[in-house]
Amino acid sequence: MRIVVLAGGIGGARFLRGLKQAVGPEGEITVIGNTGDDIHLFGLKVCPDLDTVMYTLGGGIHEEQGWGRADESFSIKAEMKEYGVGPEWFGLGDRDFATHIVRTQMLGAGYPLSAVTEALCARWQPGVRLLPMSDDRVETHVVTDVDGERKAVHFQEYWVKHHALIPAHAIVPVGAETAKPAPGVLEALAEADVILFPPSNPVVSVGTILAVPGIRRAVAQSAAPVIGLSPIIGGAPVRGMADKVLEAVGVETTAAAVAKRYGSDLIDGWLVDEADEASVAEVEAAGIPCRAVPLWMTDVDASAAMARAALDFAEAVRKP
Ligand code: FO1
Repeated sequence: MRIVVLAGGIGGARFLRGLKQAVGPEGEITVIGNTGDDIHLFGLKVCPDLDTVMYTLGGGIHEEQGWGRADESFSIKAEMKEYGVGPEWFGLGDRDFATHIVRTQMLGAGYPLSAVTEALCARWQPGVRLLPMSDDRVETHVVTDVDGERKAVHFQEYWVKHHALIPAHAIVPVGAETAKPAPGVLEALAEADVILFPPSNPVVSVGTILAVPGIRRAVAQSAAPVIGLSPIIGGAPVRGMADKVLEAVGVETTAAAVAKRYGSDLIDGWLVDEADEASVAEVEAAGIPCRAVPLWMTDVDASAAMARAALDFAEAVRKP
């Protein structure tokens, strides 16, 4: 079974671990990864969401954080501080630096990000095909107020330095309008048996992937059923600060509002947590079949159960 997943960082990666367990070796999983979170630091290109998927599925992730490497040290970071070279607020570890050095070296040699990602995955063997959404540079910026003036800051600065506590008036995936889907992305969507939107951030993760021209249409036109899993449970984001960016785009922080944000032209089914059972009717009234199942990814088995629920739902809504 060919499954395509549009994934962001931590929530997406944890879901993928369950999906792999649920489908077993006969599942062919292609992940279209968000690159809008990418940031250039110290002359290096850092791809947080691609690395979170690669490390999580490859066994190198710092489990509690959901990003960066396990057993990390920060000697380089400390030396950079001694030189007075910032930013200090983004915690890059020594092991993680190797990934960014190899990536930047290959990019400098002319390899596209998709080829670089494939090369990095040769080491990690994540057990899925990981494609960046685009080989072109796209970086999400947040329009906010700093010292009384409106300006755009890089998403990571908003997210990590300011903990999303500064106002977000708009979320802008800079470069998306001229970006092209990476090689293999449109083909994977066209050939998919099922397309899944995991509980990733609907604005800055899945939303950014859909902002690359051609991808949203490819999903909407695919013969494959598209099933989404709500990242919001009981009116609050499962993790992260999705509610802050939802506000910025005028979407209420509810499971139903996110489903409607995607729209019935894009998704064929929406899974909400049992705590949001009451919203099933509202989602269905918007023309989107909806089911309430446990959506807390407490461990791999729970994530696998969610994945199975999504795949079962896909069969139930599959158009003959
Ligand atoms: N998130 C933090 O909250 N603090 C950090 O210092 C931090 C460093 C970091 C380094 C590499 C990397 O790949 C991710 C990192 N993240 C950090 C997480 C990152 O902001 C998020 O993973 C995504 O961008 C949002 O999904």
